[in-house]
Amino acid sequence: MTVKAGYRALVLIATMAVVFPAIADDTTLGALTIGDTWARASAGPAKAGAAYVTITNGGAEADRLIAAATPVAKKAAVHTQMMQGGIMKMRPVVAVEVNPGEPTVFMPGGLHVMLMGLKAPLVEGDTFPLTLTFEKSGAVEVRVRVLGVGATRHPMHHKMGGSGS
Ligand SMILES: [Cu+2]
Repeated sequence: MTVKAGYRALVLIATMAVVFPAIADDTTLGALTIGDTWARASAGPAKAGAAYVTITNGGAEADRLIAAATPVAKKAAVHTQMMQGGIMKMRPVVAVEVNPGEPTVFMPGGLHVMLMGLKAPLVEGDTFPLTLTFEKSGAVEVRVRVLGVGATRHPMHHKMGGSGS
């Protein structure tokens, strides 16, 4: 009896491994895969935050991210960030191209989903829903994991480029 139950549990785990082959946070929408979804915990009573995602397009056609929304903030909008005359500046992005073969990576210092008017501070360890709307693929809800205040990227993120300073 117990042996049989244990065997069943093993079969269940094996089945789950097939259904969720990569990162547990990955969400698929047609040809698109959205993963590495994270946000930084709020430092104090901050009213603004940012969420980061990595979008991979496994299809043949390009798509565009055109909107973002979340119940944890009054407004969510895609921003980009760049150095301009020695000053870090943010500006809204109307649409983000999601092209086949090259992951679109949101990260601190670059593309981010700006969360404006946070209803409550983002607490490390929590998750919250974020709805992303694509021009062709439609809308999908992903879960964003809140990491520590000093987090700079998702822990599952693949190593890219140099190791920094
Ligand atoms: Cu911003």
